[in-house]
Amino acid sequence: MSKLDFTKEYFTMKESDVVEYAKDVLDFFDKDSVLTCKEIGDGNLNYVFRVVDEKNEKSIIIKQAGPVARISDEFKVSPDRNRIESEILKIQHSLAPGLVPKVYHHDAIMNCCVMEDLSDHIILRTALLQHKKFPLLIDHITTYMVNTLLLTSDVVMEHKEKKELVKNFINPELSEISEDLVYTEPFFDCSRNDVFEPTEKLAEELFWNDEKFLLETAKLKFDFMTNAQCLIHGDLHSGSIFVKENSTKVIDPEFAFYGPAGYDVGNVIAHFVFALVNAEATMNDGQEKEDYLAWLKESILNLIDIFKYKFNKLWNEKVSERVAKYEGFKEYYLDRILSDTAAVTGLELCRRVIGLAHVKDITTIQDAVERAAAERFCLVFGKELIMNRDKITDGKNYLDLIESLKR
Ligand code: SR1
Ligand code: MG
Repeated sequence: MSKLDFTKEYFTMKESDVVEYAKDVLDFFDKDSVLTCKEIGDGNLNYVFRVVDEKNEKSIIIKQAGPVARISDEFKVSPDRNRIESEILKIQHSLAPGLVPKVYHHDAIMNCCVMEDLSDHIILRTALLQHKKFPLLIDHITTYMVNTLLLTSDVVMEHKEKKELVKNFINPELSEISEDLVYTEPFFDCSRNDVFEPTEKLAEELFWNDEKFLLETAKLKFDFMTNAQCLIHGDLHSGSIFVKENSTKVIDPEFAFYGPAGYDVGNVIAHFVFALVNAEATMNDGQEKEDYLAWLKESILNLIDIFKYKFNKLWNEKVSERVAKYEGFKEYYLDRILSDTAAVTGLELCRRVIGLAHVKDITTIQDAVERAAAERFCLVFGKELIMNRDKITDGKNYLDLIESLKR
């Protein structure tokens, strides 16, 4: 059998290649290990391999970036995103200990990174669709966001050091995907959109023909492109979060760059709303449904209010920039984040319904009438959040709006 060379030229690996890679390149498994490998990725971009030593169950994850996205080869994305991801994971691991997987190795030729296996956790989206509750999730995720966002901002960091990070994590190709898929394409009749037939007319009515609304999306897009506020995850949906009873790990920060903090917070909220509309549409009426809907709503409320509480606390402890200590500046700064948060929650709700990349929370609703109602809710709620973003500043504002828009 010819031996593969992993040191000269990049190629995309098959499962058997990954076994060879783990044996040849990594110093992780025992000499007499019996390795098996399975590709387990279900994301839109990369290949995720789980390698196990059958002798002792020792395992790792090897994630390789391909030259094009899995969802469509229209997206040619540089495999260097894997470097960005590995470096960010290390930074976030130190800023939010226990909430980010450990990275053992990054390979700049094979464009892969080797990290802690989290197979005892499950993807949050899957768990929410199985109506599971996690008592510590909101505490964990708010700590992750406040630490990674505030501690990488100019408010806390030495400014030249922060600018070095901005430079290092310029991420043009993946940022362009978000600029197109989140801020642009859903809001005109773009050929790449994938709209459920009963929703088409509504998209046209609510968005494509409303110039006042379109202007707001333009302002938000330019803010996303130019506001280098802090090092954001950039794709913090429920598929980027692993959970088990008392543990939360945030993965997949390959879209990371210096952008507006509210982009991360808004993403998390939007995907709780998707779980809510799924539960509303698919669960049988009764106590279990009532309890689950109540838990999801409480989670949305706490996400915002606990985020605000922890942000204020960490600001008071860590702020180093002189002018940021001036009376009223903290409130001004946090208000902007909250306005961005509301807007991004709205944009994410709309783009996952109208755009190219969908979420299972919606697409697995089998009953077409229920699915159309769920989509309508997301679009109407999304538009309200975008248009009224400056007035939506706490958890109760979100829940009141949800109640007022209920069928
Ligand atoms: C071409 S990638 C489509 C979507 O998948 C990623 O997870 C991001 O959310 C992106 O918008
Ligand atoms: Mg991802």
